[in-house]
Amino acid sequence: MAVSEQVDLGGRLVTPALIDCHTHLVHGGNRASEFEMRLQGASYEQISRAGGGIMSTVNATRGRSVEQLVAEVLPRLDAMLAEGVSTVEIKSGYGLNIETEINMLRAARRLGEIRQVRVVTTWLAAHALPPECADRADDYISEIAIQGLRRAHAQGLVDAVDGFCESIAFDRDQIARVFDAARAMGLPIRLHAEQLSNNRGAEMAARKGALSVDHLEYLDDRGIAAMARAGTVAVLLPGAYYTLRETQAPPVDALRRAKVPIAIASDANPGSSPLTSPLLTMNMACTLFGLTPAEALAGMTVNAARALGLRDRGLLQVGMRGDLAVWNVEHPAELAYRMGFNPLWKRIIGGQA
Ligand code: DI6
Ligand code: FE
Repeated sequence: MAVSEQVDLGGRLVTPALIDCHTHLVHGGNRASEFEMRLQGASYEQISRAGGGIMSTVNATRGRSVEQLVAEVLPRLDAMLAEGVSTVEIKSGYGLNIETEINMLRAARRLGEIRQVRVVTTWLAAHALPPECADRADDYISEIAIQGLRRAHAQGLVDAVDGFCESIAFDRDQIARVFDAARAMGLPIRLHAEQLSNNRGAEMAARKGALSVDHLEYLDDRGIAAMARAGTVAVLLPGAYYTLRETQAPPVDALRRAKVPIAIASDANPGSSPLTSPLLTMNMACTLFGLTPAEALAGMTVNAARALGLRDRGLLQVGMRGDLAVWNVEHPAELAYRMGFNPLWKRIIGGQA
């Protein structure tokens, strides 16, 4: 292979650029007041059942134009890029009506045009049931989650399809209907599952060939076995575990034994994980979940690429995209070790230094 250009990086450490494979970066407003309520003792589920939580962000997102959403997200996205991110996944899920869900994905696509970053979009209309559809969850799934998916996909806005399988969201059968529709359109699927309780969502998603299942604090052996069989990636989200002060950590040892690939991600969202630092995500994955720094780095590079179904990045290898991060550190463990310090020297995107 011809070497087209040589660049002197001064002996610095080079890794694949970081990949944040699970974010809810596009949204209006913030939920600092719920942060204060939780510090007073209210739980995430209580706030959600009282009409706050995801619905409060839905109210702040509906009515925003694509341009307004983009302007609000940019500082959060820039914080990630400044720490070496080259690829970021962004979900819808704060519209819960077709128009706003589509606007969220338009905003996500736009971000990929105005910054040097590959944005992977995910349709997450099955995130919460809006009050106008109360007691009509099955209709919501048909009329909004599936019909909207058809429209968004026809406009080229959807790279993958996600859902929230939880007692405060949708049950397995409802999510399965969305997944069947997605698969019929040729779209890959992913799932938020076993975050607050075990609903056996991971097993269902893996059986349907999910690229990843995410959160997984309450994952059991059957779920792990199904994921191992399907080659489904486990995406761990330590920012949500930290923010909600959860006490049950995901079954990292059992995932390792079963050889399920482990990715980690910020889950950047205004409620359960207001985290836009990939490096702090790596630190938390080590300190809270017991990952090694090498596993944390693999979790934000090669395994994150796999969770997104991208085979052209995440590894330093001939033939891969030249998306690199150059760091002012000597050893990769230093990336996960410090908190609130950014040693990035330079991002190189597509081989362009
Ligand atoms: N799990 C999460 O971590 C986010 N969504 C989900 O299903 C949190 C969403 C929020 O609280 O706004
Ligand atoms: Fe999430």
